[in-house]
Amino acid sequence: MEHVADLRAAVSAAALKLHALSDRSALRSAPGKWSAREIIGHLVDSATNNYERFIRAQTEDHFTVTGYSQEDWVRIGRYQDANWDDLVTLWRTFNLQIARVMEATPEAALSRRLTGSNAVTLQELMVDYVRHLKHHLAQISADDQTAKTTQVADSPKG
Ligand code: NI
Repeated sequence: MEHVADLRAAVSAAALKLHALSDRSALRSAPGKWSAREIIGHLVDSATNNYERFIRAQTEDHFTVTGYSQEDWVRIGRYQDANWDDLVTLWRTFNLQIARVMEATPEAALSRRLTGSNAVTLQELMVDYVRHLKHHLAQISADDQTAKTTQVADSPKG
């Protein structure tokens, strides 16, 4: 259950930093790259799809994990136009709900093997969900550092 504590810690540590990004959340580190808004949007999509997996894997005997077209979800979700504070709150509170489901998942369900492209146990799917979330949070931090460095380099002298 280490991944549940890990999820809660990652989400609460990130929430304040994310809100502080404010308008910088719409910036792209390079053309064609996701902005922080789109990355958090992608994490909302990941939460949406995985929440369903975490529940259905407990209610169906042979649950098959299917993928989703991530770029399309981000585009159709229109996260770039979203209110940033609302989006961060959606992401944070959705993940608190996911943590509540994770911590109550019985051992027998956790060791259940799933089929499909992700032929892992439910436990491994949950661990991977948290790893993926942390990977993208690190990406947002790295992009913001790049943006700040670039701004300093571009600012006129004197
Ligand atoms: Ni991703």
